[in-house]
Amino acid sequence: MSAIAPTRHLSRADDGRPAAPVRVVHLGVGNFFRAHQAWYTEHSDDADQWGIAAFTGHSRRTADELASQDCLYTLLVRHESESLPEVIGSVSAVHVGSDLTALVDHMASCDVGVVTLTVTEAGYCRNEEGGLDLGSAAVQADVSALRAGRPDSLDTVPGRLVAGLSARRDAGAGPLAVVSCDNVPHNGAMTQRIVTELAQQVDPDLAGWVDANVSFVTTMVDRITPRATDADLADARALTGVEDAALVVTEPFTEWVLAGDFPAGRPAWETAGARFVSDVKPFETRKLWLLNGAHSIMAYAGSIVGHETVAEAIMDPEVFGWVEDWWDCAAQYLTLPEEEVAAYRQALFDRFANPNIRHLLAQIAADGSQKVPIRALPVLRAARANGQLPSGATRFVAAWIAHLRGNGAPVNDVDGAALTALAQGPVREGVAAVLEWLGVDDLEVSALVEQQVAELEARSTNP
Ligand code: CS2
Repeated sequence: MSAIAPTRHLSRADDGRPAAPVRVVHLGVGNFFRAHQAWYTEHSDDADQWGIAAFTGHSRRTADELASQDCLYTLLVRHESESLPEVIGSVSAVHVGSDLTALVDHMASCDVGVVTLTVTEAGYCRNEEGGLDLGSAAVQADVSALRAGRPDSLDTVPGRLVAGLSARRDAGAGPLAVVSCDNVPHNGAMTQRIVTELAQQVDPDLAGWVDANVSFVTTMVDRITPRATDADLADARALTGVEDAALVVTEPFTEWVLAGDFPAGRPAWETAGARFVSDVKPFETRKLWLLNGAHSIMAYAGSIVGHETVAEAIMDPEVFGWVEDWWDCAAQYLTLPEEEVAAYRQALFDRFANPNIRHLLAQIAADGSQKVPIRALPVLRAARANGQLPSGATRFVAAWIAHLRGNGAPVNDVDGAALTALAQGPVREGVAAVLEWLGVDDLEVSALVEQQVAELEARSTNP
């Protein structure tokens, strides 16, 4: 029997660096935040000045795991031929998302100047028009709790943000920047709208204070970060000799483009490679359509024909053909030079094909109700307005509908019950009901989507 090498746990006494003073608050300590914003902060020239107080969504486990290793964690960067571990020390404090006392204390501190968010598309509680979903029970509960003052518990992200901003105003702690890092178009303006609409419901004066004091920064974020597997944990342990329950696995590529003001300062993220621009839109659209759009097509169509990961799906010539069909269509409506789009497509292919990254299609398939409308519909609409019937865009929608009808990756969606009910029955009826939900009223599109759903269902490995 071979001896098992002794392992140890990360601690500031032995690893990384001293914790920096808390000046950034982050909501949503998922893997993505730890591979992206926390990495940029770690690599900024002034990292010793900018510690992050990170809040989970609901998970106590993530908070406990990170707290037990002094908020340090290993980031395992998976290149095609090697994997490089790095200890990240930019998180200085970690709290469970429900810990409102800690949130309010940090946000009311003049030391804190930035709040970043990775709370997923669904976390913003948007309605179909993009405003705050005042009809949702969770939002209503938070409105009542905030109106009553000093709430003990708030469940929604907008609710928690408004509680923090209200405390900041009361403390006279001054202006700050709120930075959404989720894959939603115009994420700065979108967050501003949600927060302002909630503040209006609770206290119109607070809405005025937010307007005068809070800068909502728009960003495009990119780094493929699959959930770590047991094999990843074992690899990291073998490479580092450390038992890290909070391990994060990611790819070498990373990109962050931001636009907006930081009235209370910010880490020198540009020294770590972040780009500050006046308009994020061209970058945002390029990434949302080409990267995220291709991801969704693979997640639905690729899983329907039997693939489990992105790397497997993109190496299947048929699935790659569907992705290219989509890219050809989307590329016509991007306002970027052709060569730049071609280079980006090639780079995406290489990133998707990285055999060392096991990115599950089922992970990407989640919450299609929040993703498909913003990834597929702008291209479909632009093409229709241009007199085209774009098979690459209709197949995107068709693959999602086939998925909602029980094919491929399991449905795991905030609106899953309603959508799977709509999609059931004969193909024609299922397609009509989901297209109506998407606001697509177009006979030619319906006919092509029906045909493509039928084709995909005929190929389904789990009909
Ligand atoms: C993916 C994204 O799960 C998904 O919807 O498309 O998380 C994607 O991996 C990231 O945006 C990459 O930056």
